[in-house]
Amino acid sequence: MDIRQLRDKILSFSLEDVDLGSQGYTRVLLQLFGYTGHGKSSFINSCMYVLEEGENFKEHAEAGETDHGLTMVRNAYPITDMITMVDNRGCSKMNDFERAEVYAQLGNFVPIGERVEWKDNYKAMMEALEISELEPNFSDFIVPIFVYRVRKQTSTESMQDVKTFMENCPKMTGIVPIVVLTFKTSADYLEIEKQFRLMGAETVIAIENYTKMSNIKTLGRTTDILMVIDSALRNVRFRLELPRNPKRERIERKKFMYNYIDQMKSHPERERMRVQPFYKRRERSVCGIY
Ligand SMILES: Nc1nc2c(ncn2[C@@H]2O[C@H](COP(=O)(O)OP(=O)(O)OP(=O)(O)O)[C@@H](O)[C@H]2O)c(=O)[nH]1
Ligand SMILES: [Mg+2]
Repeated sequence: MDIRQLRDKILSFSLEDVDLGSQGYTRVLLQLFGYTGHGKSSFINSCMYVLEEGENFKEHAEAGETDHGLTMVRNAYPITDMITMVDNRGCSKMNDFERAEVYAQLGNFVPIGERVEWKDNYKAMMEALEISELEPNFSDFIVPIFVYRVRKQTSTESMQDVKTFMENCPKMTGIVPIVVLTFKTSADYLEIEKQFRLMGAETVIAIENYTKMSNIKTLGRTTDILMVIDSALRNVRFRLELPRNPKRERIERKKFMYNYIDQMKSHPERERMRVQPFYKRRERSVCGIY
């Protein structure tokens, strides 16, 4: 498929075109996660740029290097009528509450357009979950995308946290996160790709983001970025081949959150958390560290 066909396929994607129809979903939400400064906002700009004709690069999502993270508000960027990208707040180091907040964003329990504050107590966490019932969203089909830069790793970033996130995402969304390795030409991305594959990543795509400083469209860069969106849509089509119930799936995501927070309370000093899928809980403990 040439690049024009690939772009047209993405632009014309409709949830109604799947065999069983949209089943109550109205849009695909490509949810970006990753540590601060790894290129999430730049990836949104890159996606919008490659879907447009011409070479008029615009910075829709503000991007830049900061110490504590630039993106604080969970903003949404529609890239087609059916597909919206969400720039979730990045983490620098993760404590239990930050981890829980990441899952709250993933589960769509944090309103779009709202500043994401890392909560520091269980009560606030539970209250935020309850408030999400005011406008419950169950019609977004969530696809997790993990953005990771190959160039440097800081001491606060933990591959164990990344691995746990990779494992928990399919329990919440049915999809293994698509891994986007940014700064492709700055280091040995094949080595990092291997690490992610060993963690169970199914799709790993290394890219060089288009930025304010570097935005001459090339075939390779553009193709890599389009491939990420295409992979996400292939996951959506695959999941929608089976009957789905969006409301029930939201309830399952919420149960995951309750379970996660409950485990945090029961094991405040434990290092890592592994939450079992809901259907396995009767036979096994909910927390892998028992
Ligand atoms: N060379 C190069 N620079 C990149 C790439 N991706 C991002 N950058 C630069 O890296 C810096 C951080 O990128 P952002 O997109 O702001 O990162 P972020 O993940 O959104 O960061 P937070 O909002 O702080 O969580 C910016 O100066 C970008 O221009 C890339 O693939 N290659
Ligand atoms: Mg950002």
